[in-house]
Amino acid sequence: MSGVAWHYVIKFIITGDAAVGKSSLLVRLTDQRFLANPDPTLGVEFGSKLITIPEENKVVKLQCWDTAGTESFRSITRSYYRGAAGCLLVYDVTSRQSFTNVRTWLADVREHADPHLTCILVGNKVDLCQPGPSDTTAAAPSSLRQREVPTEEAELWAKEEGLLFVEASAKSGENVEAAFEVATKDILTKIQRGVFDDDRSPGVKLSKARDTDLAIDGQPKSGCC
Ligand code: G3D
Ligand code: MG
Repeated sequence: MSGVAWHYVIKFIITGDAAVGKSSLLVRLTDQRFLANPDPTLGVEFGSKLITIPEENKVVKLQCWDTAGTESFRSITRSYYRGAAGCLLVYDVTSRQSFTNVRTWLADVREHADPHLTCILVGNKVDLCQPGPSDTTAAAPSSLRQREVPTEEAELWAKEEGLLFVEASAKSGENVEAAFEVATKDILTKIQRGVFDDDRSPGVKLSKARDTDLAIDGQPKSGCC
């Protein structure tokens, strides 16, 4: 789509164990659909999406790098951490192991990424623990799984580590865009405080257009191409 205007481009990485739903979250964000049988991610995949943050009156282009969660690709995925301003640290609420492992992923991110990076902990697959015949997005009773990570525990750990936190479902779409929005708002605050800037931070790019040329619906106010 040509002629689309934005105030900022912000680079995100999505990381966490294999099979927690990283690629599914990205596809849900960019295409508003759920992949039934996603291919395993080889190295790194890319997706992009324009979102509006009405409170800030800003249009932001998210550039998201979805990384492979397997050990064999770690050296490749680490190289993508460096320029990121935001990170989705994903685990599966039905897998205690994936929650235990987010500690290692966080340590990796902290070692290789910008120290000011905004990180949001995302507990994915909540649909698997949500029964309810009237709710078409919830799991069918036969596919219900036991939750292994209580919300309160993850929330507390996120707080201790200075992370934002949300539970989500790539399958139902619950809180997927919200996860990116919450993290984006935090990054915009950091931009305003001068923590990130156009010259020093490769994960944030400022539009060269004047503010008056941009409308928050993502389209230029005047002119077309
Ligand atoms: P990854 O990119 O982290 O490796 P994928 O994970 O996105 O490839 O997803 C791994 C598996 O989990 C896929 O199922 C996918 O459909 C499923 N999945 C991802 N997100 C959700 C979710 O929110 N809810 C449910 N119920 N399943 C999800 P398969 O069957 O292909 O292994
Ligand atoms: Mg993947």
